[in-house]
Amino acid sequence: DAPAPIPPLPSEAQVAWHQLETYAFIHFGPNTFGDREWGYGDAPLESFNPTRLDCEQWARTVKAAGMKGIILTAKHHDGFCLWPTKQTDYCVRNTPYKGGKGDVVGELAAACRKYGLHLGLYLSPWDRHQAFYGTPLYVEYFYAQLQELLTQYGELFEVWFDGANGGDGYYGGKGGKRNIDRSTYYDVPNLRDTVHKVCPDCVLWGVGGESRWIGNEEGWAGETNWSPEEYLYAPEKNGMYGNMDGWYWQPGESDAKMTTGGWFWHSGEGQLSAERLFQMYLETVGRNATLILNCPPDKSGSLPAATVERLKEMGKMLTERLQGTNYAKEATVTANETRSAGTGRNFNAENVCNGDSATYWATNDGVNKGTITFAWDEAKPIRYVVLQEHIQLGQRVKAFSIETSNDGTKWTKRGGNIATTTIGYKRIIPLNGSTSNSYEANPQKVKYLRVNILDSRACPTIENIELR
Ligand code: FUL
Repeated sequence: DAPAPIPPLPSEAQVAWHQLETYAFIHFGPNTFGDREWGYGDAPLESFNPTRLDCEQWARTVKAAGMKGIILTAKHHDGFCLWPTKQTDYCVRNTPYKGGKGDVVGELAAACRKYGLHLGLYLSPWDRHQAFYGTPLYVEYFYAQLQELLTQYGELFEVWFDGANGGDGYYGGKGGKRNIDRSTYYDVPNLRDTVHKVCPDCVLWGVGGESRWIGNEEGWAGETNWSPEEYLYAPEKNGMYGNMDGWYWQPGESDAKMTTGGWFWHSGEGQLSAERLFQMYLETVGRNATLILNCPPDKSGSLPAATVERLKEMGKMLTERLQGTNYAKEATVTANETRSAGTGRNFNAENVCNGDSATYWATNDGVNKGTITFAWDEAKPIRYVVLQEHIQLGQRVKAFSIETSNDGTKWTKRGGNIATTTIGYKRIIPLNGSTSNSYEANPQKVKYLRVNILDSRACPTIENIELR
């Protein structure tokens, strides 16, 4: 008697990936020392010389920020490898770092294990160092490097294959431009299989992957944001929004910077305010995307003190604002529509606040709308409504609204002009309608709050509602 799933559906690995919600991006390498964003591929090996590289400090900070993992640039476009790869000499083994005995990927993997964080790796397909870039030999080289990363560092939750490609570079001293056919050169279907053969739980990010670029680097997703997507190989077309009729479960990941400079560290750069980072969280995680927030270590190899402070502040804000009292748990919860069920299970409204992600509220087949109402004896100071669909059955909701009342008869629509369309894995609506100024010291108190599902691709299946 459970609702039938409506495709596309997420894989188990994708469900686990959604649940991470936010993780850090770490860009580090010769660019850090050479004040570059896109190294040409000729930076001298001696230039990579961090004297206080401390992956545990990265991990501790990321953890304090409330993030669940770290993705490191194991190799950026300059071709330099942060691990002692067997495939090239252009790597950490031939630098002054730890007298050539260092392995930044290995050190980060150990730190992530210690702090309970998930590890992901960025391996740039474009390589401006290798002379044979652009030939079939390079593709073999790229796959061999990938194999090392997939097998030597434990479970990876995500591999990141950047889309930047071709153009000029050092190319073993030959220089000039190399152009490749992006749609065929890396044999993406084979790449996907290669990753899953070794790491079945790993999500492949990028063109042809299982997570799509959100289409901007500013830290926001569309208010309407479907995980279904139609262009598997051109996610930039619908980046911010996805497509309800798409065949692929290819949810958005939003890559953004917490500093004012580039992806790599540059002297004199600043950090965004914690309030701005919180806004980004609301506009990404709160709009059915994940947030990968870049925080670059400096030349010493550690995160600058100001970065550490800012990330801690962000973590504190997330905890205080979104993990404090959940007023939904104190409410009387009712629904005007509830799915009939046989004995031993139910689809009741209370399921949305019982803390069990296996249970959800649903309506009967053919009933694509319904209202859940929360009522309290005393009015409550609520600022945020957090909604989650049971995505294992597909993303369904097309339109909803939130209303509050103080007498149960006169209702006011809340959330300002925010488009209350999709929900997906997670949607967060600030009741005051502002993502940049969402936290009011003295919010309007409410005695009744209702969530109206107004339209859905099939009967709605709502797993969780939090009122904060
Ligand atoms: C881009 C790259 O070209 C940048 O250098 C950076 O790594 C960013 C996250 O992705 O496409």
